[in-house]
Amino acid sequence: MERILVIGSSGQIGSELVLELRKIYGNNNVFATDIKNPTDEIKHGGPFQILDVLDYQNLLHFLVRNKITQVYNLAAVLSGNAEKIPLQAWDINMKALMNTLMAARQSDAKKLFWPSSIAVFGPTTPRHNTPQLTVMEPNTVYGISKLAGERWGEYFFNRYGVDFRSVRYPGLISYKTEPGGGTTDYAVEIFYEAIKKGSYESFLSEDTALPMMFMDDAIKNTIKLMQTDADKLSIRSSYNMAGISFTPEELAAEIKKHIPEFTISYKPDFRQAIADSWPASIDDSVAKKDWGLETIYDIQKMTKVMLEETEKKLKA
Ligand code: AKB
Repeated sequence: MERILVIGSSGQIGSELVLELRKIYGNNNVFATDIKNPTDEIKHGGPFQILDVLDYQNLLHFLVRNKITQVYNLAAVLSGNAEKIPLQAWDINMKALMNTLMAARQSDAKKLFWPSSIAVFGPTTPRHNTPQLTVMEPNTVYGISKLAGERWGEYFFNRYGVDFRSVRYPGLISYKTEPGGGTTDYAVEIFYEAIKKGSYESFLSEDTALPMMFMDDAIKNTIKLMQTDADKLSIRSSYNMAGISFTPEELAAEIKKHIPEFTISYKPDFRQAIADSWPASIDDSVAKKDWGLETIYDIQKMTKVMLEETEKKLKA
């Protein structure tokens, strides 16, 4: 029987992942932890505890005491915020990962999911249809920490048998919990502003194409990767995961189909340079071949659901 720990259960990914995992593995077998309080649904639907992943002894005790077999470690400082506090962000991102790798080695929680990102690529990487294996010279704090993390994950797999699994997430779009401090966050903010104000000022320029994915697709594929037989996985650093690619202008045009009076303006800030260093689209054929990555949301379907659900949420 699997006993699962989700670290970062109050964040954008964690708050949806916990609910999906509880449906599959049973409420009492999925432990949610964070340094912040979660949604009521998570708090009352199964075990939740405040836990700081940076406290190694506590983490290890938690794993042993609760007989945890799998960990999803989602704790991270995202790209935009990391540029404001570079050394702190590096410390937090790396220590959170190293603690879970070490704890996995020292306990029965041998299966570990850790999210990487399209941020591992840099300005010298081929920008279109970026291959799984290619030049990687990230020039952001977040990207450097994600690339270093991938290397450590693979190292712990080869050296200590930790069953490390990872995907390079594109920008994730969801309506349940808002992201914070990322470069792709505009693609969520835009829906809130479209509904509240009928306009949005984008911090990325109109023609900045980035890979994105609707959260349902991201969660389903993350769990799918974790459920795949170990011998099918040829990549133990991190898998490219593509989804859909679009620019702020294309997303605004899609929103306009539902809200004709919607307007967008552009005022690029420091996040423009980050976005310019990332791929515009990604080749995820290796993930498709190894473990059957599949997505169902295109920009039309995603926009419709985002507008409907964000509106319901704002009204409530
Ligand atoms: C960010 O924008 O920092 C994240 C990411 C692409 O990893 N959403």
